[in-house]
Amino acid sequence: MPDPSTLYPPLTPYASGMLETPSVHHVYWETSGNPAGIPVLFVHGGPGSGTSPNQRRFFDPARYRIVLFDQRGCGRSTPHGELTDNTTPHLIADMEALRVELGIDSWLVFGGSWGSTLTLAYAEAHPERCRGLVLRGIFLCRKSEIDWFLNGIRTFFPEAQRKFAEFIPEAERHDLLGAYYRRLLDPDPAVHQPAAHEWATFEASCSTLLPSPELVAAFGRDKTALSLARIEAHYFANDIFLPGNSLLANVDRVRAIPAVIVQGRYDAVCPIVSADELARAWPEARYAIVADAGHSAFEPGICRELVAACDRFARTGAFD
Ligand code: STX
Repeated sequence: MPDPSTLYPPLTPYASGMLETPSVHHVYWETSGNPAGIPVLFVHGGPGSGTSPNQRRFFDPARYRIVLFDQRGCGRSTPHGELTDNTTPHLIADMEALRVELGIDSWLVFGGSWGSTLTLAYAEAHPERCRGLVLRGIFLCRKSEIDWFLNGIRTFFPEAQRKFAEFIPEAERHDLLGAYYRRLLDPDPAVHQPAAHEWATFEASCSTLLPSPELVAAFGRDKTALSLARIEAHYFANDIFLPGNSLLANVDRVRAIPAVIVQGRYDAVCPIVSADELARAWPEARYAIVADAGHSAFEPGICRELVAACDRFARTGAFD
């Protein structure tokens, strides 16, 4: 999946731990690279996909203190798939608690897809803690974007969307989100696991410009599929627990922060129109359109832009 010519070499964390929350959740975090480097927080997508080791490799390990964390209920965070106290404000609070626990005053925050959503929400709540923002595959998580993801995407991926829809009996098919959410909440693995597999492989199938059987296989595995599908359905069914359009409406709060928006022209999961709207509302942000890429962070052109942006920020503290 990753393009080895643009990413930094694989690296192992020098520290890791579990952030204790006031709730049932324990949140996994890890740090790699240079302990005295510029702190950067990697915010993963989904919600519910968890982090993976290749996500450490966007950042020069000599210049960055690289922080990855698994959002509530996914990856190495526990309990797996748990939806209690799992909302956008809870995740923002975890990011702040983690920042304090690691002794970080402010950091570069880097998020793609749902990670761009959460990064924007975090930055609008705590702008003074962000020294820069890297936003990729912009997802503002509005109703229109969620409807596109579940239905409209058949414009480009009709086979995958048909398979996703036909998993649900015809009588329930008018409300795919509700139908999947009910199954994903069912305590019986014989009910929730096939639904999770269908949801996660559908999403992965639509996430790259060229087919990636590796990505589909990785997200189809039981544990990842369940957290991704269940947590996404939970956030989407609840309008991500934020007032509608608040991310664009509050963009003035973050316009003074150095930022770059990286967007694949042929992103079918998070179509470029959202990045275009964000860039127009935020003229100070650098806007890099990758002409030959889809959604995934590991598309070659996207990788190149992301690594170049973080290299530039390490040298100059800005993206231009
Ligand atoms: N989910 C958007 C998102 O964050 C609607 C996302 N899209 N694809 C992915 O994440 C994976 C590549 C992680 C499956």
